[in-house]
Amino acid sequence: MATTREVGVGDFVLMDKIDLDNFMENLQLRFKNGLIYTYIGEVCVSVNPYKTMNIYDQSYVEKYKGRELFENPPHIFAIADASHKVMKQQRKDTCIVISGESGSGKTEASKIIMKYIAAVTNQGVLPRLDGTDRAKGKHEIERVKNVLIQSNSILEAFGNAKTNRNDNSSRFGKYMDIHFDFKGDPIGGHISNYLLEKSRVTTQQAGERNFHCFYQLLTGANEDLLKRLSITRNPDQYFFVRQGNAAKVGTINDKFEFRDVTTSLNTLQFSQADQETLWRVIAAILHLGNVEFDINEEKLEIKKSKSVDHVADLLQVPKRDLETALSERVIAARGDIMRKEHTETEASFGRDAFAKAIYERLFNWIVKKINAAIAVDSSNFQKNYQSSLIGVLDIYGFEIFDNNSFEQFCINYCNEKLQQLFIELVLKQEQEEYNREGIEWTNIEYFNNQIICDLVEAPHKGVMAIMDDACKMTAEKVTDEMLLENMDRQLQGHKHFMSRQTKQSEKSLRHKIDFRITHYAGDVTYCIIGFLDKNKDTLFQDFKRLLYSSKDPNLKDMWPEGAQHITQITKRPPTAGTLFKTSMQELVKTLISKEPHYIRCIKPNEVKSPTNFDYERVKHQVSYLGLIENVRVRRAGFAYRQRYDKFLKRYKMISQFTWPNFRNGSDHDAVRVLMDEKGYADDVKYGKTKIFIRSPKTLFALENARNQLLPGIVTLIQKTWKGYQ
Ligand code: AOV
Ligand code: MG
Repeated sequence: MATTREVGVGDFVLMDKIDLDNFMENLQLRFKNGLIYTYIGEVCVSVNPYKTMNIYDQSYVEKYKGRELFENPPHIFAIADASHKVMKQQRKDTCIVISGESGSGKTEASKIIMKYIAAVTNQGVLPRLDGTDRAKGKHEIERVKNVLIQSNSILEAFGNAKTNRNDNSSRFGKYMDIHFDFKGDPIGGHISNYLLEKSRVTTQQAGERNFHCFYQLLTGANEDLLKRLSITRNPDQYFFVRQGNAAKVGTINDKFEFRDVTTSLNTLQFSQADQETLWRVIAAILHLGNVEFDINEEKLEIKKSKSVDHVADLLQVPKRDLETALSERVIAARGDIMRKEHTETEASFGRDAFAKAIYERLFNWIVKKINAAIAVDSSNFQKNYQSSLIGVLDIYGFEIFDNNSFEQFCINYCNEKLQQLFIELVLKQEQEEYNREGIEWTNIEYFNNQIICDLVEAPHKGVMAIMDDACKMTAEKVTDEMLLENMDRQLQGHKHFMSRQTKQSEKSLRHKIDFRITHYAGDVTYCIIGFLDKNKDTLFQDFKRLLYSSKDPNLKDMWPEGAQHITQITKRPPTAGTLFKTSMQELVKTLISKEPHYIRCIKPNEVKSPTNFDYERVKHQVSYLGLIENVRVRRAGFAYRQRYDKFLKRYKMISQFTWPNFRNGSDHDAVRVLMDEKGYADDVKYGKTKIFIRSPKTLFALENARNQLLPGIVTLIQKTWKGYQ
């Protein structure tokens, strides 16, 4: 058996001295020993191993199933189990919040959790389908599990891409609810997706790729499909997939993935026609990227008309209408309808907006179809159905690139919100409760990032609001530069905002182009160019009507607003920033309403190495995630608490002084007598209304004692403390 000295402690709370150096030493020691998980109480810190670990097979599932956290070495399975247990035994909704920067292992963690849940539910041999409800129910649960797991490969194909930080980077946020019946078996689910980074469809930085699906199609499709889509295998032929010059990625086998995605599409009951739509849209985008414009004798001309032919065929729209939509727009002004020819710039802008929009709609359509396949079928489960669920959140991590734009701004804001949630629930409310209950408490200081959340989202004076104001001003005259000037004026003096205007000595910022936000996780310099367009997210109406006219019913369904007459469309839709902000605020509300479990992911190095522990990089993450503060609050604090009356009701039977009734004082007195008798006095503190217990082991012992007096009663030991609060 290895000693603590050799492999470190499994819970940071058990460290001799709590400071950053000791934390780092422990984390590094464990990483070097292949131990990637360590607890802070019930929070699981996970370091990306960058290699396949043999710690997720059936023997591990058995080891962690139904056990308490402290019974086994730290593992993500234990967190998944804890979440499932609380949900199942107490009918409480729970959620697992996975956070960490780009490439730290969030998506892998979420998949491991899903697989664990699948492995511990609906157990035993599947009965024969004999027409009974029971057999039908068990098969349906198996189907749901399959769909939940296989939906991943589809969503990753269309929503993930190679970035310079992660070969399989999530470019959308994902929150998945899994619904369970009273036995704790999954009966359905729902996926919410957040802002897809659609600019990637038309532009990629050097070293990056478009979404995986493009390369999967080009390498994986058979000759027949390629021919039907009028494409060739060579990605260099298509502007929209070759800009990053990184079509081949060592860690990715596109051909294999294409097969996998096709299998998953079949499992999820995407019909042949649905799959045709899917690949036709992808091919149409490839061709669209090759469409170019020119001005000839002051008239806009479409070059590469062969590409336009293909796009029209693939989208099943009339070629002439497509050409018109690409070269001019219809404007309704005071009841009059006019046509206005595009300039070359407008035409290119329109083409790109068109490509991005059809991709985004396609992605949303895929999510909708997946949701239909996993929707809870109440007819099957009416008897058993009782709404309780586990939510699993896997978002895009905090990221800094050479070039940071609107998308990074939104992604990093999303990470601020999650950090705020963690602070609120783990650091702030804990301490507030101790103060409220009069428990002796030395306050633990932490950095509260609310100020940065406000900088982005505050009504009227946050960056989002300033952007929206600029978008509302009459059209083309407002430029990105003017937007930045406005921000300078309104945010001058803010501790977390800086531009060349607000700090002239800051030579690294380009005048009238860059601004910098000091995020919780570090400084990010954003380039303002493109912010306004991306926030407005304009797509000329002509394209909407064009797609609505498609002979492909799937495509037509994706564009219902195309049915509207030009004069009906007057209202300006909400901006992309506002939509995102609102969806984030709703997400936080959803998470706060559930019992949270946390996985805090850490990226060990920038070079994807399984052996390299980049001390400074890790130290930075440990600091900004607030992990030291988390250990301090946890160590000084109490794992569990419970109101005196409830506590007494449950445990009074184990003490001769309190059974059947305590006559010498209040519930508070009774609890104290009981705990003194049992020898737990050192592990507890007495608050105004609640007893606070430091160690989970004490509860375990209390439960044990209780159970011994209750022969024949279903074992309750496995219940977690929180149920008794
Ligand atoms: P992310 O989700 O946190 O980044 P991923 O989960 O995609 O990060 O992890 C990045 C890569 O690290 C994976 O593709 C694996 O190669 C490796 N990896 C992560 N966790 C494990 C694990 N438990 N075992 C083995 N390999 C692992 V981002 O979506 O970019 O924010 O936006
Ligand atoms: Mg991810």
